[in-house]
This record gives sequence, C-alpha cells and structure tokens, in this order.
Amino acid sequence: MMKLYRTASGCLLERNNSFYAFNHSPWNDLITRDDLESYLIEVAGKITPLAQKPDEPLRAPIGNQEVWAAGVTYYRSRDARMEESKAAGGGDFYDRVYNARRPELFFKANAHRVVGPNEKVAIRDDASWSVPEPELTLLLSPKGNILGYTIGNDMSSRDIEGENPLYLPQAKVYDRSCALGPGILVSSQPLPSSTEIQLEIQRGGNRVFCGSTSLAELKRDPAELVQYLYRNNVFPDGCFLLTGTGIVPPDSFTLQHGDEIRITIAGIGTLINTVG
Ligand code: DO4
Ligand code: MG
Repeated sequence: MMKLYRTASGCLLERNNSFYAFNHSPWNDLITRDDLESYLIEVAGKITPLAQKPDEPLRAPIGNQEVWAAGVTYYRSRDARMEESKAAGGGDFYDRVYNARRPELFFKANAHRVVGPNEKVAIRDDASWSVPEPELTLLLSPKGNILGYTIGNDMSSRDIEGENPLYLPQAKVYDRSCALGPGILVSSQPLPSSTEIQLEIQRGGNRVFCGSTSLAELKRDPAELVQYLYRNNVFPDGCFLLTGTGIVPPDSFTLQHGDEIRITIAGIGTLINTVG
C-alpha cells in the first residue's frame, strides 16, 4: 500500500506506515509516469523515512491533467436523475444510458477549477439545489493505464440539470466545482468490490446527511470506462476520471455555505472541503 501526496514543499510518500519527503519537479511529470509504482518504491529505498508524519497542508494532486467524469454508473444516480428531470421529459435518457453499452462520459474540469483537501468548493449563485457527488477517481497515464486512485467530489447543481439535461455542462462545470485528494493510492490493481464509499455532511457541528455505498454497486468496470474515454482522444498529460456517484442525498437536501463535506473511501483516505 503506497500513497503519494502533494504538499506545498514537494512530494510526500507513505509506504508501510513510514513517510518519505522528496522533490520531483514538476509534479506533472511524476504523475504521468507509466512506471509510477516501481519508481516510487525505488525512491523510498534511497531515502531515510521521516521521524513522523509531517503536518503540512496538502494540495490537490493534479498537474496539467483534464478531469473527466462518468455518469449514471450506479442505480441510485439513475433513479434520482430520472425523478429530477421527469417534468422536462428527460427521465428516459438516464435509464437508457444506465443500460446502454456506451457509458456517459463528460468533461468536468481542468486544474484551475479543482480544489484540494480543506479548500473551499463552490455552489453556483444561480442554482437552488446543490449537492456533492462522492466518486472513486482514477489517475490515468497518457497511455490510458490506471496508475492509482483518489477521491473526487463532482459538485452538481441538480435544479439546472433537472430543468433540461442539455444544461449538464452548466450544472457541472464552474469555478471550484471539483475537489480531488487527499492523495493518490498508487496501484494498478483493481480495488476490491467491497470497498466502501462514505459521504457525511456537517452543518454548524451537526451531521445533516450521511450515506454510503460500495464498489459492488458500480455498474461499469473502471477499465471499460477508460477504454471508452481514450477512444479517438489523446491525453498528453493523462487524465483524472471520476467514476460516478452512488450516493445522492434526499430531494429535500441542498448544500449551504459553511457546510463541511467529508468523503471517505476505504484504503484511500478522507477528502474534506467546506462550501464557501
Ligand atoms: O447524467 C448526469 C451526470 C451523472 C453523474 O454525475 C453521476 O452519476 O455521478
Ligand atoms: Mg457525478
């Protein structure tokens, strides 16, 4: 188990409960290496571990990558979206894409729209119904190999998407609409299907929502999503791919400024952001 973090001063590697600080500039060149896993094992073998985990703020683990997302990959997402777009006559499309061979894939963000751990995510000023979407996120190399996993928050404006599915880019892509982190679990191995994803939202110190799902509920194989994404599409710096949400708060829930969003994925960590 090896995790790679980006800090203000460089790179931090966690391996077998030891921490190793090192520099690799630019970060982008590190996380595009197809041999990332073996390279990091080599790095750890050459330097002395730190006496303790450094208390340094973490940055979003992104370089020049685009961020893409898959949609309607869990039954819960299909269901919620069919309901929210019923009046607009869009419901049927979500059912069709859930069952279709070709997945839904959409552009989510580039680096300047992404925030890291403990930074502020945004809700749109012109939206009245906003939710976080906690998603297992793949780090892909330029060749389309899965190098590792992180946590992604696909912040979404449900009223805008629900009014008309053609408004999807506005519901999904805006400043600080995506959070990534806290680090990258570096592994090319598939995660166990029992891997749990949890979402907790706190308001004024009280828990106002919590929910969980597991990768067993993910309808698509991550490798299949990657295969579709890389068809006729070159990613010179690789890509982050969010794999869809399986947790949707009840329709009565909307995020407010000051809410704290905590997303935990077993084996990867917890990504915490506040709405602001
Ligand atoms: O179909 C619209 C977006 C779906 C999505 O973001 C998800 O299922 O996570
Ligand atoms: Mg999503």
